Amino acid sequence: MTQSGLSEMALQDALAKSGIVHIGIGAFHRAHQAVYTDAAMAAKGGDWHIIGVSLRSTDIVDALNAQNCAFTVIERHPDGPKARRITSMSHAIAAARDVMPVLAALADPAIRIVTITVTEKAYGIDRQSGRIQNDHPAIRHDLDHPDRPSGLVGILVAGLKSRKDASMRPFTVLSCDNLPANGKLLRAGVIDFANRIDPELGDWISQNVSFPSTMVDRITPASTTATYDDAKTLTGVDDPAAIETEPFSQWVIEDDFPDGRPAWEEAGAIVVADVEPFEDMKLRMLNGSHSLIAYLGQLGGYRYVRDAMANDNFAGLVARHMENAAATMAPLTGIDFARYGAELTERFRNPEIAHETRQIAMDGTEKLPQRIFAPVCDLAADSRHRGTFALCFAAWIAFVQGQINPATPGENSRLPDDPRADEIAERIGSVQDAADLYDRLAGLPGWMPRQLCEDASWRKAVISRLVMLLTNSADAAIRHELGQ
Ligand code: CS2
Repeated sequence: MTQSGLSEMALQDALAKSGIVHIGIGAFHRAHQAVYTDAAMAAKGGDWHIIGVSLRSTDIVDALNAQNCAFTVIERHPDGPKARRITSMSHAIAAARDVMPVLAALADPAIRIVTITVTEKAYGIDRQSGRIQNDHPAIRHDLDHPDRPSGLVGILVAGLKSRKDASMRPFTVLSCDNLPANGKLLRAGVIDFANRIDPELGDWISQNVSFPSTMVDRITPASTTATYDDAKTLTGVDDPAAIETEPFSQWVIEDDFPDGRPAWEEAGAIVVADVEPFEDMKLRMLNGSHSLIAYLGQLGGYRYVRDAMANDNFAGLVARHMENAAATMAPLTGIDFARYGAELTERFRNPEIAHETRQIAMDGTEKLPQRIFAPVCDLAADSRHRGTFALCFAAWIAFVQGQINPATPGENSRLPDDPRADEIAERIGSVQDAADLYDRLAGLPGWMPRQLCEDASWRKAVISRLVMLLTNSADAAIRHELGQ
Protein backbone atom coordinates (compact mmCIF):
# COMPACT_ATOMS: atom_id res chain seq x y z
CA MET A 1 0.00 0.00 0.00
CA THR A 2 1.22 3.55 -0.71
CA GLN A 3 2.27 5.93 2.05
CA SER A 4 -0.86 8.04 1.54
CA GLY A 5 -3.06 4.92 1.54
CA LEU A 6 -1.52 3.93 4.87
CA SER A 7 -2.08 7.31 6.45
CA GLU A 8 -5.65 7.37 5.15
CA MET A 9 -6.27 4.08 6.94
CA ALA A 10 -4.65 5.41 10.08
CA LEU A 11 -6.91 8.46 9.93
CA GLN A 12 -10.04 6.32 9.49
CA ASP A 13 -9.02 4.16 12.47
CA ALA A 14 -8.39 7.27 14.55
CA LEU A 15 -11.74 8.83 13.62
CA ALA A 16 -13.55 5.82 15.05
CA LYS A 17 -12.56 6.90 18.57
CA SER A 18 -12.04 10.64 18.14
CA GLY A 19 -14.25 13.66 18.73
CA ILE A 20 -11.78 16.53 18.54
CA VAL A 21 -9.42 17.97 15.95
CA HIS A 22 -6.76 20.10 17.60
CA ILE A 23 -4.83 22.59 15.46
CA GLY A 24 -1.35 23.51 16.80
CA ILE A 25 0.20 20.56 18.63
CA GLY A 26 3.11 22.41 20.24
CA ALA A 27 4.25 21.86 23.81
CA PHE A 28 1.46 23.96 25.30
CA HIS A 29 -1.30 21.81 23.83
CA ARG A 30 0.42 18.64 24.99
CA ALA A 31 0.71 20.10 28.51
CA HIS A 32 -2.84 21.39 28.63
CA GLN A 33 -5.87 20.34 26.56
CA ALA A 34 -4.40 16.90 25.84
CA VAL A 35 -3.98 16.33 29.59
CA TYR A 36 -7.51 17.52 30.46
CA THR A 37 -8.99 15.35 27.72
CA ASP A 38 -6.98 12.35 28.90
CA ALA A 39 -8.32 12.79 32.44
CA ALA A 40 -11.88 13.48 31.24
CA MET A 41 -11.96 10.23 29.24
CA ALA A 42 -10.42 8.30 32.15
CA ALA A 43 -13.19 9.60 34.45
CA LYS A 44 -16.22 9.61 32.19
CA GLY A 45 -15.29 7.81 28.96
CA GLY A 46 -16.49 9.05 25.58
CA ASP A 47 -14.96 8.93 22.12
CA TRP A 48 -13.11 12.17 22.54
CA HIS A 49 -9.62 11.32 21.32
CA ILE A 50 -7.79 14.13 19.60
CA ILE A 51 -6.60 14.21 16.01
CA GLY A 52 -3.67 16.61 16.15
CA VAL A 53 -2.82 18.94 13.29
CA SER A 54 0.42 20.82 12.91
CA LEU A 55 0.26 23.76 10.53
CA ARG A 56 4.00 24.10 9.98
CA SER A 57 6.17 21.50 11.60
CA THR A 58 6.39 17.96 10.29
CA ASP A 59 8.89 16.56 12.83
CA ILE A 60 6.50 16.51 15.75
CA VAL A 61 3.86 14.80 13.60
CA ASP A 62 6.25 12.03 12.58
CA ALA A 63 7.53 11.65 16.14
CA LEU A 64 3.98 11.31 17.53
CA ASN A 65 2.71 8.91 14.86
CA ALA A 66 5.79 6.73 15.36
CA GLN A 67 4.72 6.18 19.00
CA ASN A 68 0.93 5.88 18.59
CA CYS A 69 0.67 9.51 19.65
CA ALA A 70 1.38 8.67 23.30
CA PHE A 71 3.81 11.07 24.97
CA THR A 72 5.32 11.97 28.31
CA VAL A 73 4.41 15.02 30.34
CA ILE A 74 6.95 15.86 33.04
CA GLU A 75 5.57 17.98 35.85
CA ARG A 76 8.35 19.91 37.58
CA HIS A 77 7.38 19.75 41.27
CA PRO A 78 9.57 21.35 43.95
CA ASP A 79 10.30 17.85 45.31
CA GLY A 80 11.34 16.49 41.93
CA PRO A 81 9.85 15.69 38.53
CA LYS A 82 6.85 13.42 38.01
CA ALA A 83 6.17 11.80 34.64
CA ARG A 84 2.79 10.96 33.20
CA ARG A 85 2.00 9.22 29.90
CA ILE A 86 -0.80 10.90 27.95
CA THR A 87 -2.77 8.82 25.46
CA SER A 88 -5.60 11.14 24.44
CA MET A 89 -4.18 11.83 20.98
CA SER A 90 -5.10 9.33 18.29
CA HIS A 91 -3.35 10.54 15.15
CA ALA A 92 -1.30 13.48 13.92
CA ILE A 93 -1.38 15.24 10.55
CA ALA A 94 1.12 17.66 9.02
CA ALA A 95 -0.99 20.22 7.16
CA ALA A 96 2.11 21.68 5.48
CA ARG A 97 2.68 18.33 3.77
CA ASP A 98 -0.93 17.82 2.72
CA VAL A 99 -3.99 19.64 3.96
CA MET A 100 -6.50 17.18 2.44
CA PRO A 101 -6.46 14.74 5.41
CA VAL A 102 -7.14 17.69 7.71
CA LEU A 103 -10.17 18.64 5.62
CA ALA A 104 -11.27 14.99 5.57
CA ALA A 105 -11.17 14.89 9.37
CA LEU A 106 -13.10 18.17 9.64
CA ALA A 107 -15.77 16.81 7.29
CA ASP A 108 -16.28 13.69 9.40
CA PRO A 109 -19.33 13.65 11.70
CA ALA A 110 -17.23 12.09 14.48
CA ILE A 111 -15.54 15.47 14.97
CA ARG A 112 -17.64 17.65 17.23
CA ILE A 113 -15.07 20.16 18.45
CA VAL A 114 -12.05 21.87 16.91
CA THR A 115 -9.68 23.21 19.55
CA ILE A 116 -6.85 25.59 18.69
CA THR A 117 -3.45 26.71 20.02
CA VAL A 118 -1.57 28.31 17.15
CA THR A 119 -0.24 31.44 18.99
CA GLU A 120 -1.41 34.97 18.40
CA LYS A 121 0.37 35.58 15.11
CA ALA A 122 -1.33 32.75 13.20
CA TYR A 123 -4.83 34.30 13.35
CA GLY A 124 -4.51 37.07 10.77
CA ILE A 125 -7.52 38.86 12.28
CA ASP A 126 -7.44 42.55 13.15
CA ARG A 127 -7.97 42.89 16.91
CA GLN A 128 -9.89 46.11 16.72
CA SER A 129 -12.22 45.51 13.77
CA GLY A 130 -12.43 41.69 13.82
CA ARG A 131 -11.84 41.73 10.03
CA ILE A 132 -9.31 39.43 8.41
CA GLN A 133 -5.93 41.01 7.56
CA ASN A 134 -5.57 40.93 3.79
CA ASP A 135 -1.79 41.22 4.01
CA HIS A 136 -1.37 38.26 6.39
CA PRO A 137 0.47 35.60 4.35
CA ALA A 138 -1.87 32.70 5.22
CA ILE A 139 -5.02 34.78 4.75
CA ARG A 140 -3.77 36.01 1.38
CA HIS A 141 -2.94 32.49 0.27
CA ASP A 142 -6.22 31.04 1.51
CA LEU A 143 -8.44 33.68 -0.11
CA ASP A 144 -6.80 32.68 -3.39
CA HIS A 145 -7.01 28.94 -2.69
CA PRO A 146 -10.03 28.36 -0.43
CA ASP A 147 -10.12 24.66 -1.37
CA ARG A 148 -6.46 24.10 -0.41
CA PRO A 149 -6.00 26.38 2.58
CA SER A 150 -2.82 26.57 4.63
CA GLY A 151 -3.73 28.77 7.58
CA LEU A 152 -6.04 28.59 10.57
CA VAL A 153 -8.97 30.67 9.33
CA GLY A 154 -8.90 29.20 5.82
CA ILE A 155 -8.88 25.65 7.18
CA LEU A 156 -11.77 26.31 9.56
CA VAL A 157 -13.85 27.90 6.79
CA ALA A 158 -13.14 25.02 4.38
CA GLY A 159 -14.10 22.53 7.12
CA LEU A 160 -17.32 24.37 7.93
CA LYS A 161 -18.15 24.65 4.23
CA SER A 162 -17.96 20.89 3.83
CA ARG A 163 -20.36 20.51 6.78
CA LYS A 164 -22.83 22.96 5.27
CA ASP A 165 -22.58 21.43 1.79
CA ALA A 166 -23.34 17.98 3.25
CA SER A 167 -26.21 19.37 5.41
CA MET A 168 -24.38 18.27 8.53
CA ARG A 169 -24.16 19.89 11.94
CA PRO A 170 -21.08 22.07 12.35
CA PHE A 171 -18.34 21.52 14.89
CA THR A 172 -17.80 23.86 17.83
CA VAL A 173 -14.68 26.04 17.47
CA LEU A 174 -12.66 26.58 20.64
CA SER A 175 -9.74 29.01 20.51
CA CYS A 176 -7.29 28.38 23.36
CA ASP A 177 -4.81 31.14 22.56
CA ASN A 178 -3.87 34.07 24.79
CA LEU A 179 -6.08 36.59 23.06
CA PRO A 180 -8.83 38.58 24.75
CA ALA A 181 -12.33 37.35 23.89
CA ASN A 182 -10.62 34.69 21.77
CA GLY A 183 -13.90 33.01 20.75
CA LYS A 184 -15.53 36.27 19.65
CA LEU A 185 -12.44 37.37 17.73
CA LEU A 186 -12.12 34.10 15.87
CA ARG A 187 -15.85 34.06 15.11
CA ALA A 188 -15.64 37.53 13.58
CA GLY A 189 -12.61 36.58 11.46
CA VAL A 190 -14.08 33.28 10.28
CA ILE A 191 -17.36 34.92 9.27
CA ASP A 192 -15.54 37.75 7.50
CA PHE A 193 -13.40 35.25 5.55
CA ALA A 194 -16.43 33.11 4.69
CA ASN A 195 -18.36 36.17 3.48
CA ARG A 196 -15.55 36.97 1.08
CA ILE A 197 -15.82 33.60 -0.63
CA ASP A 198 -19.54 32.85 -0.18
CA PRO A 199 -21.90 35.14 1.77
CA GLU A 200 -24.39 32.30 2.29
CA LEU A 201 -21.69 30.35 4.06
CA GLY A 202 -20.97 33.39 6.21
CA ASP A 203 -24.65 33.54 7.22
CA TRP A 204 -24.78 29.83 7.94
CA ILE A 205 -21.72 30.10 10.19
CA SER A 206 -23.07 33.09 12.05
CA GLN A 207 -26.35 31.29 12.70
CA ASN A 208 -25.07 27.80 13.48
CA VAL A 209 -21.52 27.70 14.77
CA SER A 210 -20.60 28.22 18.37
CA PHE A 211 -17.25 29.80 19.34
CA PRO A 212 -16.94 29.70 23.13
CA SER A 213 -14.14 31.76 24.68
CA THR A 214 -11.60 30.23 27.06
CA MET A 215 -8.81 31.18 29.40
CA VAL A 216 -5.95 28.69 29.42
CA ASP A 217 -2.99 28.68 31.75
CA ARG A 218 0.04 26.50 32.28
CA ILE A 219 3.64 27.64 32.11
CA THR A 220 5.32 25.37 29.59
CA PRO A 221 8.93 26.11 28.64
CA ALA A 222 10.22 24.79 25.31
CA SER A 223 11.57 21.23 25.63
CA THR A 224 15.35 20.87 25.90
CA THR A 225 17.74 17.93 26.12
CA ALA A 226 17.09 17.97 29.89
CA THR A 227 13.42 17.26 29.13
CA TYR A 228 14.23 14.27 26.92
CA ASP A 229 16.86 12.95 29.35
CA ASP A 230 14.46 13.17 32.30
CA ALA A 231 11.68 11.54 30.29
CA LYS A 232 13.98 8.63 29.53
CA THR A 233 15.09 8.30 33.17
CA LEU A 234 11.57 8.49 34.54
CA THR A 235 9.77 6.26 32.04
CA GLY A 236 12.53 4.16 30.49
CA VAL A 237 11.45 5.21 26.98
CA ASP A 238 13.03 7.60 24.54
CA ASP A 239 10.40 10.18 23.73
CA PRO A 240 11.12 12.98 21.25
CA ALA A 241 7.58 14.30 21.90
CA ALA A 242 8.12 14.66 25.67
CA ILE A 243 7.38 18.03 27.23
CA GLU A 244 7.88 19.58 30.64
CA THR A 245 5.59 21.90 32.52
CA GLU A 246 4.74 23.33 35.93
CA PRO A 247 2.37 21.48 38.31
CA PHE A 248 -0.24 24.28 38.13
CA SER A 249 -2.86 24.21 35.41
CA GLN A 250 -6.04 26.17 34.81
CA TRP A 251 -8.77 26.18 32.19
CA VAL A 252 -11.84 28.41 32.32
CA ILE A 253 -14.35 27.62 29.60
CA GLU A 254 -17.56 29.26 28.44
CA ASP A 255 -20.11 26.48 28.31
CA ASP A 256 -21.47 26.61 24.78
CA PHE A 257 -21.00 23.20 23.15
CA PRO A 258 -24.18 22.30 21.24
CA ASP A 259 -22.74 18.92 20.23
CA GLY A 260 -21.32 17.97 23.61
CA ARG A 261 -17.81 17.99 25.03
CA PRO A 262 -15.52 15.86 27.16
CA ALA A 263 -16.07 16.06 30.93
CA TRP A 264 -13.12 18.48 31.23
CA GLU A 265 -14.37 19.61 34.66
CA GLU A 266 -13.36 16.16 35.91
CA ALA A 267 -9.79 17.33 35.40
CA GLY A 268 -10.42 20.66 37.12
CA ALA A 269 -11.66 22.87 34.27
CA ILE A 270 -13.96 25.62 35.46
CA VAL A 271 -17.07 26.09 33.37
CA VAL A 272 -18.57 29.59 33.49
CA ALA A 273 -21.13 31.70 31.64
CA ASP A 274 -18.71 34.56 30.92
CA VAL A 275 -15.00 33.94 30.63
CA GLU A 276 -13.84 37.43 29.68
CA PRO A 277 -13.04 38.77 33.16
CA PHE A 278 -10.89 35.69 33.79
CA GLU A 279 -9.10 36.18 30.48
CA ASP A 280 -8.38 39.81 31.29
CA MET A 281 -7.07 38.89 34.71
CA LYS A 282 -4.70 36.28 33.30
CA LEU A 283 -3.57 38.28 30.29
CA ARG A 284 -2.92 41.41 32.33
CA MET A 285 -1.50 39.95 35.54
CA LEU A 286 0.31 36.81 34.35
CA ASN A 287 1.17 37.47 30.72
CA GLY A 288 1.75 41.20 31.23
CA SER A 289 4.19 40.47 34.08
CA HIS A 290 5.82 37.84 31.89
CA SER A 291 6.45 40.40 29.15
CA LEU A 292 7.85 42.88 31.68
CA ILE A 293 10.19 40.18 33.00
CA ALA A 294 11.09 39.06 29.47
CA TYR A 295 12.18 42.45 28.06
CA LEU A 296 13.88 43.76 31.20
CA GLY A 297 15.33 40.29 31.74
CA GLN A 298 16.80 40.24 28.25
CA LEU A 299 18.24 43.73 28.73
CA GLY A 300 19.61 42.95 32.19
CA GLY A 301 21.08 39.52 31.43
CA TYR A 302 18.51 37.40 33.28
CA ARG A 303 18.22 34.21 31.28
CA TYR A 304 15.29 32.61 33.11
CA VAL A 305 12.16 34.04 34.74
CA ARG A 306 13.25 32.47 38.03
CA ASP A 307 16.58 34.40 37.88
CA ALA A 308 14.74 37.70 37.61
CA MET A 309 12.44 36.68 40.47
CA ALA A 310 15.45 35.82 42.64
CA ASN A 311 16.51 39.48 42.49
CA ASP A 312 14.64 41.40 45.22
CA ASN A 313 14.26 44.60 43.22
CA PHE A 314 13.08 42.78 40.14
CA ALA A 315 10.59 40.75 42.21
CA GLY A 316 9.43 44.01 43.85
CA LEU A 317 8.83 45.51 40.41
CA VAL A 318 6.82 42.47 39.32
CA ALA A 319 4.70 42.73 42.47
CA ARG A 320 4.13 46.41 41.69
CA HIS A 321 3.11 45.55 38.15
CA MET A 322 0.60 43.00 39.35
CA GLU A 323 -0.98 45.62 41.63
CA ASN A 324 -1.08 48.04 38.73
CA ALA A 325 -2.64 45.45 36.44
CA ALA A 326 -5.23 44.59 39.11
CA ALA A 327 -6.12 48.29 39.30
CA THR A 328 -7.22 48.18 35.64
CA MET A 329 -9.99 45.63 36.27
CA ALA A 330 -13.43 45.61 37.81
CA PRO A 331 -13.72 43.32 40.88
CA LEU A 332 -14.38 39.69 40.01
CA THR A 333 -16.72 37.79 42.34
CA GLY A 334 -14.89 35.09 44.25
CA ILE A 335 -11.44 36.25 43.12
CA ASP A 336 -8.94 38.13 45.25
CA PHE A 337 -6.48 39.76 42.83
CA ALA A 338 -3.83 40.12 45.55
CA ARG A 339 -3.99 36.43 46.28
CA TYR A 340 -3.93 35.57 42.58
CA GLY A 341 -0.82 37.76 42.25
CA ALA A 342 0.87 36.04 45.20
CA GLU A 343 0.22 32.65 43.59
CA LEU A 344 1.66 33.89 40.29
CA THR A 345 4.76 35.05 42.13
CA GLU A 346 5.26 31.58 43.57
CA ARG A 347 4.86 30.05 40.12
CA PHE A 348 7.35 32.48 38.57
CA ARG A 349 9.82 31.66 41.34
CA ASN A 350 9.60 27.88 40.86
CA PRO A 351 13.28 26.89 40.81
CA GLU A 352 12.50 23.74 38.82
CA ILE A 353 11.12 25.64 35.84
CA ALA A 354 13.70 26.90 33.37
CA HIS A 355 11.52 29.36 31.44
CA GLU A 356 13.68 31.46 29.15
CA THR A 357 13.00 35.19 28.96
CA ARG A 358 14.02 34.92 25.29
CA GLN A 359 11.08 32.60 24.61
CA ILE A 360 8.54 34.99 26.16
CA ALA A 361 10.14 38.01 24.44
CA MET A 362 9.12 36.68 21.01
CA ASP A 363 6.28 38.22 19.01
CA GLY A 364 6.03 41.44 21.02
CA THR A 365 3.83 43.17 18.44
CA GLU A 366 1.29 40.36 18.90
CA LYS A 367 1.42 40.34 22.70
CA LEU A 368 1.70 43.95 23.87
CA PRO A 369 -1.77 45.08 22.72
CA GLN A 370 -3.65 42.89 25.22
CA ARG A 371 -0.95 42.76 27.89
CA ILE A 372 0.06 46.44 28.02
CA PHE A 373 -1.95 48.78 25.77
CA ALA A 374 -5.48 47.61 26.62
CA PRO A 375 -4.97 47.80 30.41
CA VAL A 376 -3.32 51.24 30.18
CA CYS A 377 -6.36 52.46 28.24
CA ASP A 378 -8.48 51.50 31.25
CA LEU A 379 -6.48 53.77 33.58
CA ALA A 380 -6.85 57.54 33.90
CA ALA A 381 -4.11 59.53 32.14
CA ASP A 382 -2.74 60.72 35.51
CA SER A 383 -3.01 57.35 37.25
CA ARG A 384 -0.04 56.34 39.39
CA HIS A 385 -0.59 52.79 38.14
CA ARG A 386 0.76 53.51 34.67
CA GLY A 387 4.48 53.43 35.48
CA THR A 388 5.27 49.74 35.09
CA PHE A 389 3.26 49.53 31.85
CA ALA A 390 5.34 52.40 30.44
CA LEU A 391 8.51 50.63 31.60
CA CYS A 392 7.48 47.43 29.85
CA PHE A 393 6.84 49.23 26.57
CA ALA A 394 10.12 51.13 26.89
CA ALA A 395 11.92 47.83 27.56
CA TRP A 396 10.42 46.31 24.42
CA ILE A 397 11.65 49.27 22.38
CA ALA A 398 15.14 49.03 23.90
CA PHE A 399 15.14 45.27 23.35
CA VAL A 400 14.29 45.39 19.64
CA GLN A 401 16.58 48.39 19.12
CA GLY A 402 19.43 46.45 20.74
CA GLN A 403 18.87 43.48 18.48
CA ILE A 404 19.02 45.59 15.36
CA ASN A 405 21.87 47.86 16.55
CA PRO A 406 23.79 45.87 19.18
CA ALA A 407 25.83 47.96 21.60
CA THR A 408 28.45 45.26 22.09
CA PRO A 409 31.25 45.51 19.51
CA GLY A 410 31.48 42.45 17.31
CA GLU A 411 27.93 41.32 17.99
CA ASN A 412 25.90 40.94 14.82
CA SER A 413 22.67 42.74 14.24
CA ARG A 414 19.65 40.43 14.37
CA LEU A 415 16.06 40.80 13.34
CA PRO A 416 13.71 40.46 16.32
CA ASP A 417 11.68 37.26 16.44
CA ASP A 418 8.44 38.96 15.48
CA PRO A 419 6.05 38.77 12.53
CA ARG A 420 6.61 42.51 11.97
CA ALA A 421 10.41 42.25 12.22
CA ASP A 422 11.13 43.81 8.82
CA GLU A 423 8.92 46.81 9.48
CA ILE A 424 10.47 47.23 12.93
CA ALA A 425 14.00 47.10 11.52
CA GLU A 426 13.15 49.57 8.78
CA ARG A 427 11.63 52.01 11.24
CA ILE A 428 14.53 51.78 13.68
CA GLY A 429 17.31 52.06 11.08
CA SER A 430 20.25 53.50 12.99
CA VAL A 431 18.14 55.74 15.22
CA GLN A 432 19.40 56.06 18.82
CA ASP A 433 17.30 58.88 20.18
CA ALA A 434 14.60 57.75 22.63
CA ALA A 435 11.86 60.12 21.48
CA ASP A 436 12.51 59.32 17.84
CA LEU A 437 12.48 55.58 18.55
CA TYR A 438 9.20 55.88 20.43
CA ASP A 439 7.53 57.83 17.64
CA ARG A 440 8.68 55.41 14.98
CA LEU A 441 7.65 52.25 16.83
CA ALA A 442 4.48 53.48 18.51
CA GLY A 443 3.48 54.57 15.01
CA LEU A 444 3.51 51.04 13.53
CA PRO A 445 0.25 51.07 11.53
CA GLY A 446 -2.80 49.58 13.25
CA TRP A 447 -0.95 48.72 16.43
CA MET A 448 -1.12 51.04 19.44
CA PRO A 449 -4.72 52.14 20.09
CA ARG A 450 -5.51 55.67 18.95
CA GLN A 451 -6.26 56.72 22.54
CA LEU A 452 -2.61 56.05 23.46
CA CYS A 453 -1.21 57.46 20.22
CA GLU A 454 -2.80 60.76 21.18
CA ASP A 455 -1.79 60.61 24.83
CA ALA A 456 1.13 62.96 25.48
CA SER A 457 1.61 61.85 29.09
CA TRP A 458 1.94 58.21 28.02
CA ARG A 459 4.51 59.21 25.41
CA LYS A 460 6.48 61.16 28.00
CA ALA A 461 6.31 58.32 30.53
CA VAL A 462 7.63 55.77 28.03
CA ILE A 463 10.37 58.04 26.67
CA SER A 464 11.75 58.96 30.10
CA ARG A 465 12.09 55.27 30.94
CA LEU A 466 13.58 54.49 27.56
CA VAL A 467 16.25 57.14 28.09
CA MET A 468 17.25 55.40 31.30
CA LEU A 469 17.34 51.97 29.63
CA LEU A 470 19.43 53.25 26.73
CA THR A 471 21.89 55.26 28.79
CA ASN A 472 21.99 53.30 32.04
CA SER A 473 20.89 49.75 32.81
CA ALA A 474 17.80 47.62 33.34
CA ASP A 475 18.65 47.33 37.03
CA ALA A 476 18.90 51.11 37.35
CA ALA A 477 15.54 51.53 35.60
CA ILE A 478 13.97 49.01 37.98
CA ARG A 479 15.35 50.81 41.04
CA HIS A 480 14.17 54.12 39.67
CA GLU A 481 10.66 52.75 39.08
CA LEU A 482 10.59 51.56 42.67
CA GLY A 483 11.60 55.04 43.83
CA GLN A 484 14.95 53.91 45.17
C1 CS2 B 1 4.06 33.52 27.99
C2 CS2 B 1 2.94 32.47 27.94
O1 CS2 B 1 5.42 33.11 26.11
C3 CS2 B 1 4.58 33.88 26.62
O2 CS2 B 1 4.22 34.89 26.08
O3 CS2 B 1 3.59 34.64 28.66
O4 CS2 B 1 3.24 31.44 27.06
C4 CS2 B 1 2.62 31.91 29.33
O5 CS2 B 1 3.68 31.12 29.81
C5 CS2 B 1 1.35 31.09 29.31
O6 CS2 B 1 0.31 31.88 28.83
C6 CS2 B 1 1.03 30.57 30.71
O7 CS2 B 1 -0.24 30.03 30.73
